[in-house]
Amino acid sequence: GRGLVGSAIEADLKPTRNTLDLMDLDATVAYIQANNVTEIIHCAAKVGGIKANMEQLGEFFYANMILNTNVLEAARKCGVTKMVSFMSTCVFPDDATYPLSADQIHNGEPHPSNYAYAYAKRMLDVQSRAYRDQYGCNFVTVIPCNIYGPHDNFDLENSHVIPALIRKCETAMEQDTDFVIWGSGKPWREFMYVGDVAEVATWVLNNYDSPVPFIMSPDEEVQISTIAQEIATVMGFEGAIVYDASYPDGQLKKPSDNSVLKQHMPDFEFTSIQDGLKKAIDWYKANKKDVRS
Ligand code: GFB
Repeated sequence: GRGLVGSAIEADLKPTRNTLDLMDLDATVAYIQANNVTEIIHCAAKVGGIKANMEQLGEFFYANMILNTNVLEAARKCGVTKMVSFMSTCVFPDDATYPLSADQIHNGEPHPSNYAYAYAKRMLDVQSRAYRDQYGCNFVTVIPCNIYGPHDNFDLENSHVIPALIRKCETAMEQDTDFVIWGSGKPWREFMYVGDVAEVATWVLNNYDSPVPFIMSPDEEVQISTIAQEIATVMGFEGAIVYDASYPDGQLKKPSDNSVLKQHMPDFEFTSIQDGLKKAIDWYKANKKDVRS
């Protein structure tokens, strides 16, 4: 309930890692029973950016496998009527047909940089469908693109690109140094503002009952170099932006098919990347002392 996505979702109950250990099945069952939980948006996960994924393959696999398996099993045992679980566009095979569509999830190896996390997340689709088929559970999954916004993790090494670059840009301004971007700056990503993710996830909880994963992404991809320039502009950085090729680029691109979202929510308006970055930067500046890092 305190992560990037959980913070943006309105819910009656938001367990945190201090109030509920999802790695403990019995504790998870007891918590659901004690609080009469009937519906769950499951956004708990061990996540990180490209570097954390590459360096902690085993930890990312184990943590996500156990906590996902526990959450779905506890929900089944307790008769939870609806569950929405979060996968990620990194679950798709590296060698896929663009745009990425839900029918391609299991067609091949994920990108090597995050294969452990990707396979663990793919199992949410398998477990949700298996529980639907055997037990009749209305468990659905969503596949968001890269998410950013308030309450993100702003760690310099382990976070995702947007929070990392906001903090790096600030440091470059304070220390009068270059603003250093990992990789070539050429990869393309779809970025969705966390408030939009929360709105769509809540809609899915109330309206979408299909075993087919629901992809959440805006229409356009943005290049990492453009993100760096936007952040520099919003923060007023006037120095040099440089690229460090000793760091990995990861996947060159991963555009996803949002036609199902468009069909179900034709009037949905995505927050623009400019507005979203402003909100993320404002939040970071106002909460600098308390940010996760
Ligand atoms: O956000 P990020 O780690 O996510 O990186 P991925 C996106 C791109 O930004 C990569 C570049 O091409 C990075 O090389 N980049 C530039 C940086 N500077 C930085 C920096 O300072 N920090 C970071 N982190 N990146 C993750 C997956 O991949 O995306 C996860 O590993 C998950 O499994 C998540 O799916 C959404 O899109 O590359």
